[in-house]
Amino acid sequence: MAETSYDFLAIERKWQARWERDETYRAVDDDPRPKYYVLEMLPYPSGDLHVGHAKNYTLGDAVARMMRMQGYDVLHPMGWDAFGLPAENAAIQRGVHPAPWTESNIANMKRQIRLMGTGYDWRREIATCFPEYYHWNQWIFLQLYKQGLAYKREAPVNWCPVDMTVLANEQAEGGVCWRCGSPVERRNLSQWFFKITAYADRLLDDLALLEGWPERIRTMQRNWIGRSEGVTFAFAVENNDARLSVFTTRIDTVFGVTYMAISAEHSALDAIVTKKHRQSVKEFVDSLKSKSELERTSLMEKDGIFTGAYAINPLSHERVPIFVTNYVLAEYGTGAVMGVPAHDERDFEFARKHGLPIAQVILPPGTAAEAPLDAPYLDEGRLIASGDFTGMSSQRARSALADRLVALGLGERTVNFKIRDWLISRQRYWGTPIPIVYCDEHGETPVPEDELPVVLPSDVRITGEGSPLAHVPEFVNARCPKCGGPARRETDTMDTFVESSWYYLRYCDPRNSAEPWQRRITNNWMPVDQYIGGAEHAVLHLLYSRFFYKFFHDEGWVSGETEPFTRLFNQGMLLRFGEKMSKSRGNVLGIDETVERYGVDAMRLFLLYATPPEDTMEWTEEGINGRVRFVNRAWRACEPFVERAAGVSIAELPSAADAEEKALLRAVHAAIKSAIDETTSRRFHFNTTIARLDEYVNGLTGLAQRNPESTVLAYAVHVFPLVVAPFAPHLAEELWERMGHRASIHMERYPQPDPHALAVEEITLVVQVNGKIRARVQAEPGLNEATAFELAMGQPGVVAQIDGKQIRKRIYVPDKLLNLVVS
Ligand code: ANZ
Repeated sequence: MAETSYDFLAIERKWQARWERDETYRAVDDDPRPKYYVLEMLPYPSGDLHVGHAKNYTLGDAVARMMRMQGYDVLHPMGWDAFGLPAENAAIQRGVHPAPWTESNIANMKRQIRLMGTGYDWRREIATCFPEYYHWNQWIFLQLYKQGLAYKREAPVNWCPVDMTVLANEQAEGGVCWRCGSPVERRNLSQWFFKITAYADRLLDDLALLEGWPERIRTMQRNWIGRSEGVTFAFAVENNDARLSVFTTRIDTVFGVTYMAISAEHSALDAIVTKKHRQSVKEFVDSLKSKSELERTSLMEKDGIFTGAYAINPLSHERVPIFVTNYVLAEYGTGAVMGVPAHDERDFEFARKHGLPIAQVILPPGTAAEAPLDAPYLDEGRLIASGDFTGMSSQRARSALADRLVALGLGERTVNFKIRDWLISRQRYWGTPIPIVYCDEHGETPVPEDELPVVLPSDVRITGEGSPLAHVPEFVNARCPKCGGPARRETDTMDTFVESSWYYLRYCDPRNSAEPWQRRITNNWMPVDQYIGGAEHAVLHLLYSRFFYKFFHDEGWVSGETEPFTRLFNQGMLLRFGEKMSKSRGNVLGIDETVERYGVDAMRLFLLYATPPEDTMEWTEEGINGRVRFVNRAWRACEPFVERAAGVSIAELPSAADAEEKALLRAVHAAIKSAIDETTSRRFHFNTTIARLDEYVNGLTGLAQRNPESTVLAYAVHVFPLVVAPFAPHLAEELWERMGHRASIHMERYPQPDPHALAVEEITLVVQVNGKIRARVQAEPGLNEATAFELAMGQPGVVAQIDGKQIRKRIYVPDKLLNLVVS
């Protein structure tokens, strides 16, 4: 008796256990097949997975399976970004230690990922919170330190008052904490930095290599790095020895300067402010002290106060007042700006407010005379009122004025970057300890490599106030590696983005205890061919990882490509009831309930089918039910025929006896072609492939009813599990086994599309002689008249009618009819 209902629960569990036992998805290090490394961004083990996560992993899994079935040695690993604040917050709120909290979350999420039938090589699993991993995080820190790329300095930093820690600039974008959304404050603290600015040029230039990345992400990185070319030159200060250097990208507007603006932290401020203005300037500067950069520049109105001092424009020799302002940044360019209200938005606003002159020096193209400006003119044009430079185009003037300043020894051409060094110290517990000690005699001293790892103590009190490690004397009290005398250990831990900047290398060689990875092995796997993850990491993880990889390259620890991720795919979000899934909205659909109710394969098919993967998709009841029906129909169409199918070779295309069989063969090969095209193009629009699979199953069902003995049917049943395997791996495996195959279907080769099967339906050409039908000819569509005539003359019934007569006329209706008029 054929089984008619598909017991997805039993079948899915059975195969998951079998795959695990057989290590079906093992990636082989030295293998003659070409390699393919597909990676989803490693998750933070927050506790529970929902179907939104499943969308991400299902796409990666379908890609990995397609590539494996196309003959690649596929590396598809999974691990845990396991350090970070939520574990510490759980400790504060619920009194559980971060370590067991994290470990039980990992265990649960791993169980859920297995439930999803995702084919990871679990032998390579990593968790960044284990000493075996963070040992190498510390080691990398020391190598950066050796090269002067890790350093400690006092600087104004972003402080999150809620998370009680400092943040990198990338983590305080928009003036708010990336984790909790609270506005960040500014504090002067001594902190550890990684010198990502040393790589600014290369990080920018190499964006050109990343053709397989979404343009949007490349643009975000370009803007974040923010290269700008300009001129740096000095203004003298009247009655004072101080000089004020400015950086400008618009030296062509130098004759339009009507004031100078300096930052509240400018080092020359004290020297130039006049006695009369000292008190008011101090009050203004004090009012800005706790304001972050973003608050000052974006949230506050442009403001400033006169210092009482004047500067002399070295080219126009004009005397202009100097203001302290909230909008000039201390840490960009020189911290001082020449104010040109006629041609800059901020300067215009500032000049209006303070009643400063607005002197136009650039005329828009095509205008003759200067008219009063009611808005700044920002574009290119022709110079006016600019001494020798009057009449020049602004573009030419930029170059000529730069030459003049250089020739006079007053300035130079400079390049500035917006990107700042990466602040990596965190005053938190659950992170990698920074391997540094402080000795009274020898000062800041790195921990020797053979003493790594500096292990995070487990006995700590986590209160959320101050750095927990600072209160653990057994941790703090150390020996100086140089003199053996007493020393104090660094109590800051590293930003968790440090661990995730190189984890993709560790997957290649995850159990190495002698070094972070062996070059021979990483050379085999790197770079990651296809990276899959959310766009929210555009200027965080994706930038940091590129920086690290370039550093590793310079050190000779990786070779070949200088970029870690050849292609990047940003998948779209999954919504439910029109909103992003989240606990607070109460619209989360968990993995366990979904898998139990609908089955994994149905869930996977729905997640891939609803929209192209980069689009936002809505979870709907009809949608998932549609895929449940698909799985059941496929089962009912195939299962009763497995034995007959096993007897039919899939190596050869059977011939179709009628239009229905022909249509089924077409559907089979259209599905194959779609899956292969979507993979090789790296578009991954498997939604179209699954639509083809619907037609495939329709064809199977129809033919099974009408002609269950059909060889074409048996062939199509035999091929079906191969075609569906990357998308519904359990269903595929079960049918395959029932056909008598012993090895896993996931090790089989994906079928090739057959052009004969795909050829468009033939047309029937009717041939008449003097209006009477004498033959019907099957032919490919698109016949021209000459070919139609040739075909007609090959028909005995036609030739017999023409015999001995003359063809007077040919009437041809393309692809339908040829009438020969004879007499
Ligand atoms: C005069 C001027 C005239 C400017 C004009 C622009 C237009 P990017 O492209 O962002 O590098 N600037 C320089 N240092 C600054 C600082 N520390 N804080 C705030 N603003 C600063 O822009 C460079 C321009 O930003 C410079 O060119 C300077 O204003 C301003 F019609 O100089 B400009």
